[in-house]
Amino acid sequence: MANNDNKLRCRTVYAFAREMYPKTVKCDISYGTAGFRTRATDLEYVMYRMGLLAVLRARFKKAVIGVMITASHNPEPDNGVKLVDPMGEMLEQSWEKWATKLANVTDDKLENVINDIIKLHDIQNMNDRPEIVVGKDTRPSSPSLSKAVIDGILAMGGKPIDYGIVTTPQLHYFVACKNTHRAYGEPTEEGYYRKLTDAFKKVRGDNFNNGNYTNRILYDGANGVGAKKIKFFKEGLAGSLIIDMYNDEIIGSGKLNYLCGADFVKSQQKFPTGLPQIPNTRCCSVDGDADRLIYYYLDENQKFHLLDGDRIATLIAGFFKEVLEKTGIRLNLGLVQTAYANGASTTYITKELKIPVACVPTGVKWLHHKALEYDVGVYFEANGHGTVVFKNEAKEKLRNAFQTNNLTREQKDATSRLIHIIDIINETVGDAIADLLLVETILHAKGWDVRQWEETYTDLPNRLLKVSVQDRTVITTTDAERKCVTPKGLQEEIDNIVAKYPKGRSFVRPSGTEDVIRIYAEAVTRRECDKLAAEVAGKVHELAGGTGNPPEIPN
Ligand code: 16G
Ligand code: MG
Repeated sequence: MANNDNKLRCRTVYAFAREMYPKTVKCDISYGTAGFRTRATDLEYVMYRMGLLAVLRARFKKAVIGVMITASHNPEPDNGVKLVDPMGEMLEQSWEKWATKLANVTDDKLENVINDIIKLHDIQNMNDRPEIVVGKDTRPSSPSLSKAVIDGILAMGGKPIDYGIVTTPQLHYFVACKNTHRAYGEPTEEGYYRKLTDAFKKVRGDNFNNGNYTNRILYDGANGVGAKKIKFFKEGLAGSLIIDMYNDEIIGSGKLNYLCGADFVKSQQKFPTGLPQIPNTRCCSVDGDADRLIYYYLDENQKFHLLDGDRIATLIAGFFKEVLEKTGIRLNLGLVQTAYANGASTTYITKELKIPVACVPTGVKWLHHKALEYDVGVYFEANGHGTVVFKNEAKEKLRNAFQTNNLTREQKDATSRLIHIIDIINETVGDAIADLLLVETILHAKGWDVRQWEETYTDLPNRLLKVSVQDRTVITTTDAERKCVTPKGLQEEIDNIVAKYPKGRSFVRPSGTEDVIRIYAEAVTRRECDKLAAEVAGKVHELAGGTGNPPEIPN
């Protein structure tokens, strides 16, 4: 490290690395869309090093930084880690490459990379002891990996604050609370539950039901942290919303995300196991770290109906537009989607709701960043990850307007409602449980049952497939991933295939979390959509070096 004062620390960092967390894996890993993610058995040294990096980042930003240990919707034997920046955002992109460098360097070069980071960022305050907030999901591997992170923090001279098992969005919230000196909320689990449930109860009032809306929901906890934490919400909600919880198996049952959870329901377009099949009943699933939410129901003929992130986004954006108009306060509202958004949802938002829509590449950091450009920015991925963000000036405008006496009764009611609704939302990142409370608030306000919600527009049939390839980087894309640049000729082939299908749309992109190429297709009928997906997948397999057989359409 840079100077003599740091010699001792340097020795500690190095001794720990060599004795306890030697780099055991030869091949490189990279900090992807959601941090590092791989088999848990390969991650101890990476965790230790991310503990080191978190302290450097905290000293550089002079703020509290978060570290979350989770592999989200991945199978139970996987795990992962991501860093959370001061306002609860994802790690700034320019530091991702440092994370990758630090994770892949050999033990004897660790010190050099640390010195490079310090020098390049001119980090002077190496004796500061910044707080690093650490959280983990329910995976059996999480406790030992968390210990590795904490040892990294200690070795680098930081102060670990261990929140134990929490959802990813809870951890983002704690970081934001600490860095805003509690303006965002109390940095405790208790404070988090209270903030959300108090706001929910205030907006809901004494009439728990309204019109066709009934206040009961079936909830799939994916056998993960979302199941563990919903119990506290149930208490706080005190009957205003009745949540019947399923898929609540204990840690280490091997059932985390297995045949259940938001990712399973969305990608398989199937009802999960573990929930009773009650016709026309609103059901929802969260994923393994509770940052994604998906709704669905079975009709009287047992037909499955999915209400995914696009539906949630349109519901929320439409509602905010209505309420904002009622307040009489001028704030601009926009919606951010990715190429995975169903074409029908985009048409509905732009043509009927008349709300501007932006399209960005996959990954929360892109969506979040873009949404911040609006006074009120709603962002959602079709997979159910999303939230609403408000500019500080927008919040102030609402609060100031409420204080004045210039508003009509209706304007005042709408403004007060909006102010409370902001507190139901976790603005730091998509939060399955906060989103659930928001969706339930809107359905209640509208007096809608799940079918009325679904009637707003009709989804185009769509299909997701994946092709395993030797090297996923052979595919590169542009235009928010809607066009591929390499391998040469592939985009023309896709265009030719798509042209054969009315309202057909298809794009391909390398996954940021798995060694596969993802294929998306939509068309007017299920048959055409499946054919389109299979044809494009075949072409990708041929031109991008697919391994094994091209994928088949699941039943
Ligand atoms: C990660 C992203 C999620 C994205 C998904 C795509 C975050 C926090 N999470 O889970 O937003 O939809 O990756 O996965 O950014 P893929 O690249 O494998 O398709
Ligand atoms: Mg997740």
